[in-house]
Amino acid sequence: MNEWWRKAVVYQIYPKSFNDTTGNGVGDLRGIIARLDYLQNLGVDVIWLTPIYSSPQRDHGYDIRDYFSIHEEYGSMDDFDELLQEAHARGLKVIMDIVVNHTSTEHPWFQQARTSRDNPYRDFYIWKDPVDGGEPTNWKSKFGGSAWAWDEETGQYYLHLFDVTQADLNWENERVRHEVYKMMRWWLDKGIDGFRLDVINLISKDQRFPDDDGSVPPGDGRRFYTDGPRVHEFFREMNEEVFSRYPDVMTVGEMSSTTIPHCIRYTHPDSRELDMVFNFHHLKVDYPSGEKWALAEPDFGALKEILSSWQQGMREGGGWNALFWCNHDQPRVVSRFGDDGRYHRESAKMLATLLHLMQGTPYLYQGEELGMTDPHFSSIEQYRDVETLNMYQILQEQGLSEDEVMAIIGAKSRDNSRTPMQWDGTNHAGFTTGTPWIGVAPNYQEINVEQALADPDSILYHYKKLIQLRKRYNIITVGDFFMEHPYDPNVFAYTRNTEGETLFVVNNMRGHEASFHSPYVSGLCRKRQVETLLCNYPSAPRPEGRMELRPFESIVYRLS
Ligand code: TEU
Repeated sequence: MNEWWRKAVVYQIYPKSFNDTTGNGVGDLRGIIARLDYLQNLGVDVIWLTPIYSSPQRDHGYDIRDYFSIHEEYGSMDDFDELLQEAHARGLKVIMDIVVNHTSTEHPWFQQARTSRDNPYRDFYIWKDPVDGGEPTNWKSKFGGSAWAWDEETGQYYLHLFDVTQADLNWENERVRHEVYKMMRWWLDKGIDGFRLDVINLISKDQRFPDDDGSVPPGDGRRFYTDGPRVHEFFREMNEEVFSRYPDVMTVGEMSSTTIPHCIRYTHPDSRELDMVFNFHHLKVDYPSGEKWALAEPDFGALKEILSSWQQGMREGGGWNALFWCNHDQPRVVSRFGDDGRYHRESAKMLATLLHLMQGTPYLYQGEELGMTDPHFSSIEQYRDVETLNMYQILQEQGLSEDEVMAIIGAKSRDNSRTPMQWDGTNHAGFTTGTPWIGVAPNYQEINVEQALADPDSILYHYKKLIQLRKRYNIITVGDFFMEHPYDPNVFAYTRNTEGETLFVVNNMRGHEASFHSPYVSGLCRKRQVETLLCNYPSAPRPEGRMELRPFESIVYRLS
């Protein structure tokens, strides 16, 4: 298999919010075609499209009704074919987001399954009789409430780990698996370059379906379906039936609540499962005692420890990381871990450098290259995300005030990253000539592509330089990783090393000055040539001896 993706940079597009060419307020495929030159100029190698299949849009495409057709608001299959052709003509690969842990309850399979207990499609899904007159287990949906929905017509519950309209597929059923593999091959035969596999480590459920006794936090049942009993068997079968037949394919699995050992096994070349994985542990350092829907300052000590342990663990085990701060489910990283205000630009560049100089394949989420921020919506009417709207009800039922609920939603909602791409300073940021399906962030006149392209010191050009560094210096792809001063509360510094070459990456994660001294680097400086490859301030201090770092200062040195 060709491992081109180890050196690639991926750009994630949320089509609904990327670029609207029809004026209906929703982004579309022709809008992406119109912006391919922009993406090619940025220097990325791969475009990841979040789901564009026919869908009721209850979960904005992650509830698929037909895997073989394009959602009508996004355009036609001809538009997709043109997008693929135009991307390839520019040297851009295209990977599709595939959701096969569940389908929409409007999918024909489910529509058939729910008609009767002996319908041939019944066991495409997971149906259980009531237990003691209620839900079969005490498992919780990740969008709030029970993970089971009652079906009056057939007198059973069906499992939905996400929204009630997203019914979990029964992967124990070989017919399900082979329908999925057939569909994947259909898309690969069209010429796509790979898949992002949605919550793919949830597909194998413990067939005993036990209650969660709460002995292992969070006690919501996830331990009975996360990295489940047959998950590696299913991935190997998927690889054998699909991926192995397309030598240049790239696969990235979204892994919910997973572990380093599992991810080594998922991505080690000898496993013949996937190429790389997303894990989310570093994006839970502002979840007080693991609870997403509560407020807390980010624990930067934990962030350092998690990122370095995944760097070292995956390298030692022969696995491969997907590197990311943002996606369509996460708040904007500059609002979350950086600064929306005075040090907006410096902090956005620091976060970019910190991530892109690590080992793994970096993912850039649309607008991240501009330093797009959370929109700070003031009213629940401005939100569109099903998880957010569910939690608005649940948090109020827990007795929180409207202000407390809105403060939590303002920080945690997935809609924070789903506001329209900010192309220019005209109405609706140039995203649409109509009314956008969701509000534009109020700072679009200061933060947009047109402004960034005109400013040589913009965040966009910093990302472009990071991408160029990855292409130029192989050490970024193959070098080892060592954290410097793991317990320093302010500075995240590390080295990447190969024989005779070292990169020293030093990042002040705070909005205040911080001093730092690395005896290891100081020693190297005495015998190596020192050059500054990148800095987010006009000039960088020398790396030997004690360094006085400015707020959010971030520097990459090469010692060779
Ligand atoms: O996300 C799964 C996931 O990890 C997050 O949605 C998380 O579980 C949720 O925010 C609760 O904290 C994938 C997709 O990225 C997401 O957009 C879909 O909504 C979800 O799966 C279901 O398909």
